[in-house]
Amino acid sequence: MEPAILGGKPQFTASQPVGYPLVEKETQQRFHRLMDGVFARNFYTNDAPLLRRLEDELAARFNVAAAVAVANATAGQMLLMKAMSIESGQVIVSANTFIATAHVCEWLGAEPRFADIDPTSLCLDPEQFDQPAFDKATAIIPTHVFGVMADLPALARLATARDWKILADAAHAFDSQRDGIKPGGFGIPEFLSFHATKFFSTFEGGAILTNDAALAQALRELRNFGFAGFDNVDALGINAKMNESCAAFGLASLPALEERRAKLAAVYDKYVETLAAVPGLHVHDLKQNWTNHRYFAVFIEPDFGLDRDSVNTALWRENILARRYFFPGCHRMPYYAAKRKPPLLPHCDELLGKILCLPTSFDSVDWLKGAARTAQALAAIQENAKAIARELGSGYDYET
Ligand code: T4K
Repeated sequence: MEPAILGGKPQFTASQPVGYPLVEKETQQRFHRLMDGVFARNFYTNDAPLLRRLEDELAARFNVAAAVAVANATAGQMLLMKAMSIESGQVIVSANTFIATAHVCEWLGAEPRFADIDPTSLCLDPEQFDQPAFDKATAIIPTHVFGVMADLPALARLATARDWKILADAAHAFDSQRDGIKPGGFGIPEFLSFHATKFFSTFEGGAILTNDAALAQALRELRNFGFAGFDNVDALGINAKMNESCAAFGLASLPALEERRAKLAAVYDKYVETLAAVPGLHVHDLKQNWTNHRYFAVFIEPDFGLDRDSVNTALWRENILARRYFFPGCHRMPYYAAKRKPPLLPHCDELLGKILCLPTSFDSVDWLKGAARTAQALAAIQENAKAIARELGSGYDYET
């Protein structure tokens, strides 16, 4: 096939974003039924019945004492750090995470200290902390990237030895497992994201998972302005509540998750099979991990014949809206780079220059066919690498 960037017909008519929402017809029907109940009750938010039900279902699913639902994961992290009194000092975060993980530290008055990743898991590497850069740290926040869980046992041991507080960003890790244990099961509080693009969505939303009942109680107060009861505010809370329409969408989605995960796992297999023959590209190996397969990443190596950004530009012309998560790394985002010279983080710096996330769900196209067509487009881009390089000249026209 001739790549669209060279004048061929685009592989897809509709745009195919990385985060195309996962919503089955039955999920929509269940949602509408649940919303009928919401309107009948006239109870829309503030610890309403569907929120309570969703929290119970999540606590059981993750085998934790409490799941505290919140407006989004960012708010969840804010509440959690406040409840854990992490509002100053230095906090270690991965440079390879969504900017929210670092921004919450900064918002609360703590300084994020960016650390490098293990090149296989793409999560914080526990073997790097004997460096002066981390001497003043008081807390650490590992992120589970693309559903692969960070080495929480090793990081928790480090945290204990160095007297660091520890919480984890499990935004991508709904239903993920490490050694059979899901987020929340390592004795560390963790927060999930239920954003529209995630494996499990409540439109916007999130939850904090914990086995600490006192912490859960504190979080419930904090998400509701700090009210401990009527006319009684004893903490500096904020409004981070999840409303009933979001809870309804979450409850409606739960019965679909096993099938959803199986479909995404099949998409992963299809990608692995069809991309195997493409030179200069390797896939992020998820075989060793139990993940929800929501994200699928490839790395563009020098022998592909084009740099990653040129490949990205060519994919966008096919209406495949690939993403460079989490390029250039939080440490190199202008906001942080202006405050402190970005540390050299060799694995992050190298891998984020090569990474591309591809869609795992598709608009108006069967997902397996979508993956196969995306892989074909990549293969055609590779076969025509020289002509595309000539077409793009020295620059590239992809903006963000
Ligand atoms: N920690 C980590 C590790 C995270 O990845 C995130 C969020 C957080 C913390 C914070 O969680 P929340 O506070 O959001 O609960 C998107 C999401 O907005 C963000 O939630 C997510 N991570 C991040 C990885 O992806 P952007 O800036 O890439 O979003 P955007 O608007 O470009 O959307 C991605 C694609 O999805 C677009 O091409 C369009 C498509 N899309 C999006 C929406 C919202 C749809 O097709 N339908 C939709 O409804 O951040």
